[in-house]
Amino acid sequence: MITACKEKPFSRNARAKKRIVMTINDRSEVSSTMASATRLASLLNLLRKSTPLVALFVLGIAITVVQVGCSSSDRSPNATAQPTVELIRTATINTATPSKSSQNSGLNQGNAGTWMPGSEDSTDPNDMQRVTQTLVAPPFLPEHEQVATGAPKVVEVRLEVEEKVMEIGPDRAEIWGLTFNGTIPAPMIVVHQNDYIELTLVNPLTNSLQHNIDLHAATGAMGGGELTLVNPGQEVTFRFKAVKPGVFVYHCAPGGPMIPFHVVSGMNGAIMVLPREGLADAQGNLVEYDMAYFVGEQDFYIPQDDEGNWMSYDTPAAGLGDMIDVMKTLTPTHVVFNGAVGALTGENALKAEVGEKVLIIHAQANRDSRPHLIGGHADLVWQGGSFSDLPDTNYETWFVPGGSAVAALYEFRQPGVYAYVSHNLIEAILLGAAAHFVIDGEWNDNLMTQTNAPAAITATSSDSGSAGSVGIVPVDGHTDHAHGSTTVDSGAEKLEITATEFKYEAAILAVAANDPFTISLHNDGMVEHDIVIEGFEDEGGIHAGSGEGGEATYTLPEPGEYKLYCTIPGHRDAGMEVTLTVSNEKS
Ligand SMILES: [Cu+2]
Repeated sequence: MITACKEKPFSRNARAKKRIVMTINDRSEVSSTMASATRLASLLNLLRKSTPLVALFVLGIAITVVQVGCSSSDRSPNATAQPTVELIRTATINTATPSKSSQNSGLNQGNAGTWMPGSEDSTDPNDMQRVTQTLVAPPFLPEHEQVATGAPKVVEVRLEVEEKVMEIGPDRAEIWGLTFNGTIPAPMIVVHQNDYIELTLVNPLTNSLQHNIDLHAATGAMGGGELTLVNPGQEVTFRFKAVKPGVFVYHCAPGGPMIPFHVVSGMNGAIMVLPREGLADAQGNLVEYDMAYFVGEQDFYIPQDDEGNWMSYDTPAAGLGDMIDVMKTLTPTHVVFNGAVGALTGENALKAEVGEKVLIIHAQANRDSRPHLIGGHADLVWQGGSFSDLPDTNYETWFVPGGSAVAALYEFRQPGVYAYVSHNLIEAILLGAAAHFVIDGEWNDNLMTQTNAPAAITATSSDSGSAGSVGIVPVDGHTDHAHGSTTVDSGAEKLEITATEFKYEAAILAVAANDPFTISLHNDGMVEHDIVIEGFEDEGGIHAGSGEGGEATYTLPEPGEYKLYCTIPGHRDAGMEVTLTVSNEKS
């Protein structure tokens, strides 16, 4: 039995600022020695591939790291770490000065839900209850408890690598998705602090590439990457302890340029390590969520041919060179949520009800992001994804540093369709980084209401007569004016028009004079659009928010060509205009 170092009162959390002295037993010392030896073996392996100078440098660092388990003042005289001696024999570098990290050795167990350096204990996972976690496709999370019951467990999870062609955006933009379990992002794993994760990584023979997994929640060089490298036809199991509570990215990292290539081909996911006593709000009290969603943001770099068409390839490796050229521009062709443009909009929108607390875990394995809920906020944000710290409150936009996941919680107060975007709006609107929350419930006028509907700045009657021969009857709530000169003809010809940024899509638009026709507008875009008939704007148009639609019925008495356009400033100039041909009346 030896006395470990005194813990320097270093804490990421005001709740946990206390000095703790603990001891480690002989078995821990042995296992720590073995771990050091394993690290050394890994480093030596690395050195074989390095030049002598680099090797000497790396080895010097290795010695420093291994030697400074405890600062000498804190250590009992007979507790010299043995691997250090071994190391010194293999190099001539003097490493007598202990580094600062020596102060982080030793053991402590802070308040549950906190982490402090060296808080590892020596519990034997072989004595623990084992459970299997069935992973599910994002945006959903596997079944889990928010507050842990019982002692820490060994949680078995299985990730199977699947290489497959996936459509990621309009105009047949596709990629050889490199995936864990077939989805981009990969599934969320959920455990509690001090649980062990026993992860089996399977690389079926049907794949073409080597893969592994680096989990930011794991402790140990390469985050598991070195222990999990598998060729097609192999599987591997490794175990790590979830020491720190928070949300963390995991990703494939098979070495060299393959690391960013695999990550931007979709091979990343997240793990949530909940404090055993659940999440705490800004006052440190338990806060529980009603729903939780995993939004995995992905930047893609899809090569294009000379005509601007998206390239496709027979194998992942065939596109590697082209993609790396695009990657090196640092300009993604797509920035999307959950694997494809529109993967979390329309029918796939995230759902909740007014009054529900929604936990949003937003991960970005490669690039910074700035989530924003249009019309809502983050009541709580765990900066950097750490649950060791109390959350910040009431953010308009929060930050996700590349290579991390961040959790935010919001209680929805109003119903409606909310866009959840990366507030680099170019990425949100033009590249795809947008999702929808569809919230059910009752609107609260006290929080927001329109006190005066849009109207002309100069007060004039819209019944001035010039357009009196055009009739419009609104069919749903998206049209504003109602002039009753034409009745709805249920047999009216229907003109289907789809709006996106910044164009309308429709078949050839043609009707006969004096025949009622219905324009049906559907907005597939990320921002609101409308449509009116030029010259007859006062008669009203059809307005549709993102993901919505509307209809109105018109009659035009005069043959000719009419322009239909979007009145939202700038949209017509950007291309939102189509022509409607009105022919002579049917005989
Ligand atoms: Cu991989």
